[in-house]
Amino acid sequence: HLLIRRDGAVVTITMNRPEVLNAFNDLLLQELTEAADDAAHDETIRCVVITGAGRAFGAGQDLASLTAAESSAEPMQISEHLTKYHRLLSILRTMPKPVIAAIRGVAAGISCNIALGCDLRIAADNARFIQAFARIGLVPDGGGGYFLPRLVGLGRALEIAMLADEINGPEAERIGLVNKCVPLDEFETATAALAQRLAQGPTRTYALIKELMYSSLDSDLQSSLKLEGELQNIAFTTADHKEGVAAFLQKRPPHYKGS
Ligand code: LHQ
Repeated sequence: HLLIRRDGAVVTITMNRPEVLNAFNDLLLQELTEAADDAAHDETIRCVVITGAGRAFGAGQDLASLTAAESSAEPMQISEHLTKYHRLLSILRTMPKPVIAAIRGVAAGISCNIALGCDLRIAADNARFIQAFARIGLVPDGGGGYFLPRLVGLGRALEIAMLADEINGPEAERIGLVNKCVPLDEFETATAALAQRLAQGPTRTYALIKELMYSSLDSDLQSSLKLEGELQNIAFTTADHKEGVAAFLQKRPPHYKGS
């Protein structure tokens, strides 16, 4: 259920069940997790894009397969099922390179929250973000309870989670749910440009930046300043740092190798 495309140092992973708006069944989730894990370990990949085929990013958990599991002889524990999504989220978070979610059309339920678990989000202006959970009597899962208040603030997070109203692309950009919203006809070009730009950046430093920023969400100032020093010690010894300084002094653009 996946399409995987390489363009230089960028890999684009496309969820491909367009007939159900890329809703997650077990196979799609498993394939996406494996593809993300492979991308994390492949040093020739310096930026990862996750997107959806057809008119949607994703419609969340496949509700048909969920109903089938509920009515089977051994009803499933949802928390057990969720740990599979948690593994994916943890791979995205620890991946030592930038991960972009590129959202066109619907991003509902846990698909929306997988997008929130990526480092950056670019949306088409036809994007529809729906925290669909409360509509069917569920709480936001897939990291929604963690990422939503951190991205848009507690007040808005509660409103979005309880009312479960659709948020369109421009509004999502305005409230900080996505980094950028672009017209639909520019979506693919803009996504590719952003991904290529990041893929040509100082990749090891980007990994350290992820570490610094994500850690800060759960730490105090003193801890963050301490970590900053430790990470800067590492960044300071990278070839890309030396190249960046040399390029500045020579008044030329830098050529980063990611090391
Ligand atoms: C779908 C789905 C879908 C199956 C559209 N499943 N077929 C819960 C429990 C366990 C663990 C993991 O996490 C979760 C959390 C969740 O993710 S719960 C939230 C699940 N998602 C939803 O509640 C959204 C359900 N879908 C919708 O409300 C609508 O489809 C939206 C608003 C997303 C899109 O509406 P439309 O643009 O009008 O499209 P549509 O409804 O016509 O959908 C197109 C097709 O896709 C349709 O099939 P059909 O055979 O009629 O063409 C839908 O049945 C199918 N589809 N979402 N989640």
